[in-house]
Amino acid sequence: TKTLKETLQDIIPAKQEQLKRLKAEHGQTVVGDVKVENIVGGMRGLKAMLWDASVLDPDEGIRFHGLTIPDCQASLPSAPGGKEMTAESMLWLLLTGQVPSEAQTRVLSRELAEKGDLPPFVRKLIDSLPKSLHPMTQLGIGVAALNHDSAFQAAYEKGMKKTEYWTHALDDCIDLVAKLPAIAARIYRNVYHPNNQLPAINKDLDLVGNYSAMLGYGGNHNLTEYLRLYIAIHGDHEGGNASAHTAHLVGSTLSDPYISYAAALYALAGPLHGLANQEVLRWQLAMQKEIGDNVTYDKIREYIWKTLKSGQVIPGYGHGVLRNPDPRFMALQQFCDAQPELNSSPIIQMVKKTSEVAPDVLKEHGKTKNPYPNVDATSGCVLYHYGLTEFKYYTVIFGVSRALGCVTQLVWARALGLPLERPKSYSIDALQKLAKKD
Ligand code: FCX
Repeated sequence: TKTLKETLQDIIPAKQEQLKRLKAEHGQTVVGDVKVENIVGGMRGLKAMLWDASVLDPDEGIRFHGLTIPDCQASLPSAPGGKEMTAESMLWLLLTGQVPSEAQTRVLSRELAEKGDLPPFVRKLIDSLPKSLHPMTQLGIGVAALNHDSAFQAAYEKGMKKTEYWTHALDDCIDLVAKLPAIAARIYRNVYHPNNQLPAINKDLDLVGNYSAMLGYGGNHNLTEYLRLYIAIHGDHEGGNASAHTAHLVGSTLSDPYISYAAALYALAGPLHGLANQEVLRWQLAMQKEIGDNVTYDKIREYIWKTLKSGQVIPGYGHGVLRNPDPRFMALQQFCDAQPELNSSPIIQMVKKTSEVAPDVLKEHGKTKNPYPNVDATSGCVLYHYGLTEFKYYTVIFGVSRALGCVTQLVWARALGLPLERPKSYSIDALQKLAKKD
């Protein structure tokens, strides 16, 4: 069985050739128009990025190298004793476009576990941060500090050839994915459970198995399985989402993978993106407090209107690209449906009921182009049910996951020799002049 690096070594030359020919033969092919509304509207709808690992269809949702979430659930290897796909099998799929064998996944799990310990100075750095500093800020600091030992940066300083970029980028990327759980769990321990001991990384466990154990939930098989599913399906959401786009942009300057991903984490930390994860729970708990125990559809509807009328968005609803319920939302809901204990949980019930009435309210409100739930609408409530109630931490789990897609692109961007990203900008006056000519 081939390792991940050997598998990539086999497939990279053909892709390089394909891109070279595409540039040479079809470089002038027109893909679409650029309208003023694209430029002033956050580039929504503009087809302007290269991204191979996943495609987001507005109606159907995400596919990872052509595979839907149910396809991935059926084909990607799970952890021993588990049923859900592992983070490393998703990483393998994203990086290579191939479904790994169970043996290949195990070898990768072991490699990640062996590289998972943090350098002492990073541990000290994280421990020195104030508990009141948002966990996402802490995560970015820890990740950025790993660039102290970047193989890519060291090789660049020595003067490596362009053809060698990707191997050093891959080494950093694997090391980054390996160390993320230890950083993320350390932040959780420091902020919320300062008296807990962090267990040593178990070399026989998968990445998320170890993450769950370090969070203190290793004994909770269901939560560990939920985290595996959560982390696999949040891994990539094509190229234009704010976190993936940030990693890609920063990486294009040849910043090493650690600082490129640290930048991406700060994009993820915004409430319109990954922070919606925490905001949903905050909002649902405030709703619960106001409504009390007798949760009816009418009362939920009223609460949603109240939020909208106060000028706030309904967290967990709407999307820049999707125009239907998010299949990631559906996969997490199915996880709940399969377990009677989860289905009867008050918070999970409330989230489900909210998702049944919110789309109609948002349609009547008439602003959002997509009135349906996105993944953030439900992802936190299962964590909350299992006792991981510190919702300010939720985006950190998203941050452990989103690395899978971002590192994939960092490796491929270097393998394909993609250039510095540098779009052209226009001023309002210049656009107005252009419009007058029309
Ligand atoms: N509640 C209320 N209003 C909403 C809304 C929501 N959930 N979603 C969109 N709108 C409003 C927008 O604020 C905008 O209003 P404006 O014209 O006054 O500026 C209008 O509807 C049109 O926006 P639309 O084109 O549909 O959406 P965008 O592509 O601009 O924005 C996001 C997409 C996701 C940012 C938006 O739907 C939103 O704010 N949702 C709530 C936050 C959230 O759940 N984010 C997570 C998204 C995702 F899954 C992730 O990144 O993790």
